[in-house]
Amino acid sequence: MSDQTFIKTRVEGRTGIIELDRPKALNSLTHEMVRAIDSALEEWAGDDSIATVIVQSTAPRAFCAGGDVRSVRESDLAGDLAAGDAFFDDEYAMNLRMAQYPKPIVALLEGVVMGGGFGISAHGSHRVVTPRTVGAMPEAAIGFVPDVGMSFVLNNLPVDRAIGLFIGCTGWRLTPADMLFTGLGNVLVDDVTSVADGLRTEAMNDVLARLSMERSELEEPESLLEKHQQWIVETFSEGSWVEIEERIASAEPRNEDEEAFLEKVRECLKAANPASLVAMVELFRRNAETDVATALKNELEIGSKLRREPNFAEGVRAVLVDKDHAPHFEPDSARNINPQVYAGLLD
Ligand code: QUE
Repeated sequence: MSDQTFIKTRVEGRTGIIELDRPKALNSLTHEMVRAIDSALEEWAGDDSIATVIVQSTAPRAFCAGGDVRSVRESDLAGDLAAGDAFFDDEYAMNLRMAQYPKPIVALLEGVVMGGGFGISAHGSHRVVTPRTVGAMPEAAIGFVPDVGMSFVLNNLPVDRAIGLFIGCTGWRLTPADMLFTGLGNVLVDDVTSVADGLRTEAMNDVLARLSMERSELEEPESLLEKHQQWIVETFSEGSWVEIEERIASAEPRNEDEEAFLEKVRECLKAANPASLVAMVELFRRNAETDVATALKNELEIGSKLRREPNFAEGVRAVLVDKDHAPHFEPDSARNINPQVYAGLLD
C-alpha cells in the first residue's frame, strides 16, 4: 500500500486500484499525480497477482477535470516553459502506457470527466458511466486542443469520426446518453462503488453485466449527438475549419429541434480560440491515419506551439483564474490564420 499525495493506490484481491484524491480541484492532474499513476501502472503490468486495474475518484463530484493547466500557465508566464513541457511529456507517456496496457483497465466515470480525465480512462478497456457523468473536451476554450491521445480516440470511435471532431470543436457537454452513443462510455451503472467489491468474487464482465441490469433509467435517455448526427457528419466530415465554419454559418434548420441545436452549437463555438479550431481540424485529419503513439507526438507538437501563443494563458485566465469567460483571443477570426502553421508541425 502506498499513499502518495493526491493519488492513493491499493490492491484488493487481484485488483489494483488507482484512486484520485484531489477533490478541491476536481482531481485535476498535477505532475506528481501523473508520475504516481504511471508508476503504479508500470508496477502492476508485470505483477502476475494483478488481473485488473481500476481508476476511480474518492469524491462523487468529479472523476477528473483534466490537467492542472493553471499551474502550467503560471510556470509558462514565469518563463519556465520547461516545466509545462515536462508535464505534458510525462502525461502523454502515461496515456500511451494505458493505451498499450496488457491488462483490463476499468475507469469509473462518476461526475465530471474533462480533457486529461479522458486520457486516464478512454484508453482503457472499460469505461463505466452513471446517470451523473458529465463529459467534455473543452480545450479550445483555453486556447488549446484535445490532447492526451483523444485526437486518436475521437477519430476511432464506433461512430462517424465527424462526431469526434464535433466534440472537440464545440467542447460539447456529453450526457450519459451521449457517452454511450459515442462509445466513450460502454456500460451504465447506478453505483460505481460496488465494482471493486464485485471483482472479489465475480469475473469483470459478470460484475458489469449485473450492475448494468440493476440500473435506473436515464433522465435524458436521448442523445442529441445521435439525434443530429446526420447534420454533424455533413458539416464536419470535410475541409478546413474555415470551410466547416461556413457550413455552420449558412445552415438552414428544418424545424425547431434543429434550430435549437444549431443555436447551441454556435454558442459553444463562440467560446473557442479560432487558432485552436484551425489547428484542431489539421491535427484530427492527420491523426485519423496514425497510431496512438504518433497521434500523441502530433498533439505534443501542436500543443507546445499553442502554449507559446498568448491565447493559452488568456484562455486559462478567462475560464479557470478570473472565471469571467470573456477571453480576448488573437486573431479573432479563423480567416486570418494559415492552417499550414500547424499542419506543418505534424508527422
Ligand atoms: C479546458 C481544460 C480544463 C478545464 C476547462 C477547460 C482543464 C482543467 C480544468 C479544471 C476545472 C476545475 C478545476 C481545475 C481544473 O478545467 O484541463 O483545477 O477545479 O483541469 O475549458 O483543459
